[in-house]
Amino acid sequence: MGASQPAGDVDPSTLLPPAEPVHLLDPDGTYHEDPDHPVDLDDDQLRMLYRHMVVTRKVDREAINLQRQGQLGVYASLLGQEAAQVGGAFALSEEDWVFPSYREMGAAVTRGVDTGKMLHLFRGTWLSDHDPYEHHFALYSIPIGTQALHAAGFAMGAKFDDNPIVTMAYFGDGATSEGDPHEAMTFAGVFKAPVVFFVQNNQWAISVPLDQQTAAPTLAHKAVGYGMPGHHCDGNDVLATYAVTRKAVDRARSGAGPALIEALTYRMEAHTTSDDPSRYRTRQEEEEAAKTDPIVRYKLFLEKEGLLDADLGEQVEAEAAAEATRMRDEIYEAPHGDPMELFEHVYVDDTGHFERQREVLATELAARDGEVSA
Ligand SMILES: Cc1ncc(C[n+]2csc(CCOP(=O)(O)OP(=O)(O)O)c2C)c(N)n1
Ligand SMILES: [Mg+2]
Repeated sequence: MGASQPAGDVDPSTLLPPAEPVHLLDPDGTYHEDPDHPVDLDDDQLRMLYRHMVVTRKVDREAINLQRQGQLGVYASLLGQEAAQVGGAFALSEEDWVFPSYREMGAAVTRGVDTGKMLHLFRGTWLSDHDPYEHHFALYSIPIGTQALHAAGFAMGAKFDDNPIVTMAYFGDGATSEGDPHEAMTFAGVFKAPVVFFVQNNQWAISVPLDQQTAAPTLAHKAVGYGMPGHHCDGNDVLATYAVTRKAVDRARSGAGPALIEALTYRMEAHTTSDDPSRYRTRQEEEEAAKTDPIVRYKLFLEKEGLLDADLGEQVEAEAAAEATRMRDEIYEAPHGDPMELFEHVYVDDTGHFERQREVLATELAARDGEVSA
């Protein structure tokens, strides 16, 4: 046996991402056709992308408000990432499955998942209150990158069953330096699992900037090491995100295996409502990023194409406001959890240490209740 046999039979140059990220819409809404990335959507579907982004932004803002009012313990905003999430999810069929991180309200809206039910996780009462099987949308994963393994495993199971679905794992730039996505992508590459790994590169992993996360030329280049194509697109351009994802999804469905997509975007809000980004990034950087707002650009495009007028714009805004109200009502009506439940599902047999913590919390709660009623 030769000592230097290559492991793969693929020409690496076919896996490389393009020199420039795929970009179809300019910030002023001008559309550039790209034969390699066709946008096969009719007018209603083009309007639907806008609707999903506007609803997403509205419910995202409302969720922040709910946290400020004490209705949620914490919330992770996706402000600025609407095009990445909506464009990606829109490229899937109904039967396909999404495996989200904790920031994927835009993907949830696109799949038709009940946004109010999603928020139960952030209220600390339940993992989520939605049925994952209804819209093929898995539970949020808080541990970074674990959902990449779920997506790869689920895709492999579907392949064994001859079920022609594709799974999509959303994760962040920071997650790409964790072990779980690495293992998931290695496995998916070897076994040609029908999974699309969708990285939203929002430039930050809490306070860690991208340049401290990787020395790779781009995150999309990592795909070559896994033997899968790497795609690189402007994640604030919903048409580019859609077209690139569509290509990866179609290929995966055809049996050719997984892909890695890097969508370049920006987390315009804090990491979560518990974070203060002024400690690690400048106001100037945030102002620059705001100029690439994905919704502004897409609205200009629709107006140029004659697909959106003032009436329709107002109708979409009203629909978004109604959805935010419905979500708020669901959370207002939801019970507050019993903090003591924290201890219920951790160990089969309590450790002594754990028992002491339980007593401390019980004492604190009793004191608090005493203060409230006094
Ligand atoms: C396994 C694990 N390690 C650390 C954390 C703490 N943590 C929460 S979010 C985060 C940063 C993730 O950044 P990125 O993957 O870029 O996703 P983003 O939050 O930017 O969407 C970290 C380290 C965690 N939740 N899980
Ligand atoms: Mg990030």
